[in-house]
Parts: sequence; C-alpha cells; structure tokens
Amino acid sequence: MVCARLDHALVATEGQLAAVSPTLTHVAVIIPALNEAESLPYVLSDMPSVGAVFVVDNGSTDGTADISRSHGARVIFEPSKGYGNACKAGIKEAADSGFEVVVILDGDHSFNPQEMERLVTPILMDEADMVLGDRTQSAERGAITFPQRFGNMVATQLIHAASGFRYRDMGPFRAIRTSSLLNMQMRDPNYGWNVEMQLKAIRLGYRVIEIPVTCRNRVAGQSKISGSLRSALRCGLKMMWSTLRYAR
Ligand SMILES: Nc1nc2c(ncn2[C@@H]2O[C@H](COP(=O)(O)OP(=O)(O)OP(=O)(O)O)[C@@H](O)[C@H]2O)c(=O)[nH]1
Ligand SMILES: [Mg+2]
Repeated sequence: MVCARLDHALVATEGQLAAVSPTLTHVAVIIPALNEAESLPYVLSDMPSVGAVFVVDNGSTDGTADISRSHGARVIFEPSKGYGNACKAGIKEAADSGFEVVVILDGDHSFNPQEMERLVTPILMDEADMVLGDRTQSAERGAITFPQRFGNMVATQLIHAASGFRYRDMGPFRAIRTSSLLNMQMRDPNYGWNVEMQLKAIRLGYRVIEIPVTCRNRVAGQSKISGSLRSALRCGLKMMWSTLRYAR
C-alpha cells in the first residue's frame, strides 16, 4: 500500500495498520526514472508500505509516467534533464509533504526495495543521519561493471585523500534524514550527485553508515549509465571532477 501519511491515518482500518510497518510511513521514496516502463512495475510491486513513492521523470517516451501511476506512485515531471535534477525535484516534493526520511532508489529493479527498512531504521532510531547501501558485499555477477568498480575505487580513494573518511561504495540506493539533505544544498545536475552528497555529509559532520544491500542486473530496459563504455567513462570522469570540486 502506498499512501500519504495523513491519508493513511484516515483510511486504514485497524487490521491494515497492524500490517503497515510503523517506520516506513515516515518515508518518501524517490525514483529517478528515464524510460523505465519495463522495469518499474517490478520495483513498484516489491515496494514495502511507505509514506509515498515519487517517480521523477525527465521526459521519458516509453510510458514511464502512466505505468508508475497505475502502480500507485506519484509522478513528478522535471523539465531539466539529469539524474541530480530529478533527485532534487523529488526531494522538494518529499520535504514539502513533510516526510522525515528520504530514500533514493533506482527504477531498474537492480535493488530490492524490501531491503530499505534496514537503511531507514538507523535514521529513525537516531543512530545515523545518512545510510548508504553498500553493493560491494553481494553483487550479482555483471551487476557492477568494471568501469563502475574502477570509478568507485577512484572516487572513494579521492574522498579519503580529501577528507580522511573511507567509504566502501558510491551506490545510489540510500536513505537520509530530509532535514539533513536540505541542509546540504545539493547542486549537481547529474552524475556528480552521489559524490557531492557523500562529501558534504562528511563536511557537515553527519553520522554515516554503510549497510550491505543486494545488487543485481537491471531486470529490463536500457542502461543509461554503466551499460556502455562511453557513458560509463563519461560518468566516471564526472565523478572524479565532482570529487575535486566538492572536496574544496
Ligand atoms: N529522471 C532521470 N532518471 C535517470 C537519468 N539518468 C538515469 N536515470 C535513472 O537512474 C537510475 C540508474 O540508471 P541506470 O541506467 O540503471 O544506470 P546504471 O545502474 O549505472 O546502469 P545499469 O547497468 O543499466 O543498471 C535508473 O532508474 C534510471 O532510469 C536522468 O537523466 N533522469
Ligand atoms: Mg542500474
């Protein structure tokens, strides 16, 4: 069941309430999605009972928006292209709707949405401000390509050199307290987004935890980032440039 916090309190029966995790009702899930109509039904069907799901579309041409709505998500259209711009639009919506925690999740079903409670719980227990899903422990064969591994290694080493903090991964599946995220004043329009978030979290003294998550190959549809050498290299270079930029 996907519903807004207030609606949930008004419409749920006692039986339904018992079935709803008390933690995830405070959570807004943001899914940046570009032409993910084939895989989003899997993601949205596996979604646990959260406060709201916002699919942020940047001009998909394959019916992503209609598919998302028909599976209970709210669709936000962001005219400025880019992964980071999509995340920003989702965060604004989550903050305006009063959600305490934001989860960012890919729309290609490479992560298991059922694992998000493990990311969110330390934040709601006030043991962490940001929790990252660490793909390095249990990734399916082929799910993290060589350029991705290389890019991760370089970015984590550069962050370590710049800040002294050693991250294991730069994966996209992550949870963060909404107020902490707003405080970061995120800027990056595309693939420097994760680097910017991770560097700013250190600079702002946030408590960060990395928790192993399952990572598998995309279930369907076309890769936008690491599937081709060209886009993977472009993304890797952007990550490196962003590390130098945001480390200052
Ligand atoms: N709204 C929006 N979403 C994007 C954009 N670029 C990528 N995404 C989404 O970001 C998520 C990650 O992109 P993927 O194509 O899976 O990238 P990847 O994980 O490196 O590559 P795969 O090997 O295919 O899994 C997916 O949900 C994409 O649809 C964009 O410019 N705008
Ligand atoms: Mg993917």
